[in-house]
Amino acid sequence: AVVAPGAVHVPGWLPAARQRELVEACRDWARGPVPLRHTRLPRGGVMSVQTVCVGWHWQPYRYTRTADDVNGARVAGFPDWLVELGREALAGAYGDDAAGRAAAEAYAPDTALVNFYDGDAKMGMHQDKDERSGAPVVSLSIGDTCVFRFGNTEGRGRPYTDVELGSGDLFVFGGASRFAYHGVPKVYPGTADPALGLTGRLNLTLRETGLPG
Ligand code: MD3
Ligand code: FE
Repeated sequence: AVVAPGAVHVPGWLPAARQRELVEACRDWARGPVPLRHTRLPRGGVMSVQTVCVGWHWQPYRYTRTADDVNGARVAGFPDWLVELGREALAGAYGDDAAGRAAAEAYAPDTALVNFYDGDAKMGMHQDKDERSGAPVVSLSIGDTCVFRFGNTEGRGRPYTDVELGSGDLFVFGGASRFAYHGVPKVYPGTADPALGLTGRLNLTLRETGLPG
């Protein structure tokens, strides 16, 4: 479903077996070299969501190679299979025609933010502006269903559209949607398939930072 120009939601895109593989990969990343942590905000707050980064380490408002706000370690490298997953996702959302395939081929994500939502974690309305690239963001949801709020480029308020994101759902944000405000006002605990072996919700976003090598 096209939610707005460039914003495409593909429910159930990732098969269950690949969801389980991704959960395992996230568990590995969460163990280190930089552990899953609640990101500290510049004004002293702490995010309720827990995050681990791959490729580049994100802190508001910058990307670094080492996690100087956590343990100083260098972040895990961005694996080729994740670049490939990003390209498949883009083709899945934008279509397998010539234009969709060209966009997929050109896509070169170099960072992934893995967000973990337990019981009452939420994410306030924000824009993602720390990347020096207008390339699309690929979002994959695994585990509990959430309410995802997709807004406008002017501010945090209305108009916005609420969409439920369930396990395996793909969302791609490109074009005019890349700089829209968005957030996660609610997660429904206990809605994940028990066979996933995950309590809570995981969201992976693949991005191009636009930073050199
Ligand atoms: C629209 N994550 O990591 S995914 C984030 O579910 C973030 O954890 C949410 O917002 C989550 O920054 C929402 C959907 C998403 C991700 C990135 C976007 C939507 C986006 C970037 C630009 C526009
Ligand atoms: Fe975001």
